[in-house]
Amino acid sequence: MLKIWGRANSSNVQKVLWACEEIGIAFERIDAGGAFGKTKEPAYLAMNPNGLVPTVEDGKTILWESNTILRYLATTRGADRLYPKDPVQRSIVERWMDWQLASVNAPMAVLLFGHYRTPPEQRDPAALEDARQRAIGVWSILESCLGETGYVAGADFTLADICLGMYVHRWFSYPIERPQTPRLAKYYERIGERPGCRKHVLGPVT
Ligand SMILES: N[C@@H](CCC(=O)N[C@@H](CS)C(=O)NCC(=O)O)C(=O)O
Repeated sequence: MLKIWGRANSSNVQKVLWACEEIGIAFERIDAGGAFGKTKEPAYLAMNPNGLVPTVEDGKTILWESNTILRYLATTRGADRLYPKDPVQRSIVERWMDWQLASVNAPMAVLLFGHYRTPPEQRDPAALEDARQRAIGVWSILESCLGETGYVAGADFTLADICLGMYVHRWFSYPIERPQTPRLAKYYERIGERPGCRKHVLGPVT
């Protein structure tokens, strides 16, 4: 059975759990990272030299980097609807996955660590405001690219929706002021109907 190493409140672990639900992959999850530790032990570092979660074991194959794991799972399990074979359609899915890593991660991480993992008296209001503005910038881009009824890469739900949907939940959960983004709000409702999202992503952010 697929083994997933990583605490359930990690954004990158949640992407993998959600993908497993979408594809119908049975898995065992082992708590690691954060308060659970383990990730700096030699046995874990031998699997994932970054000492981060998630790490996935598929038989003898070891995987890390959550977006790579999503592509691997979709490809090995024939989930073409999540990761289309057509090169043009695939490039649209992949550009949004890359955009999540390149543009969304950084401001969203500053907001997460600032608001949830730093005592109020130690927070840096200027850094938090800068991150909020940068996050507004990226979510405004998605707002302008989303259709009325579809998903990030078009009419069908794909891996790009797992990568970005997890962050959309966080964006609407963070205790901050947000501009009106009606398409993004509808999109959040739409992905929230999916069992994998409900089960693994929609809980409280911690
Ligand atoms: N780019 C990596 C980032 C992995 C990462 O930063 N994981 C975080 C959790 S979201 C982590 O391991 N933090 C330290 C810990 O949990 O101990 C991925 O997408 O898998």
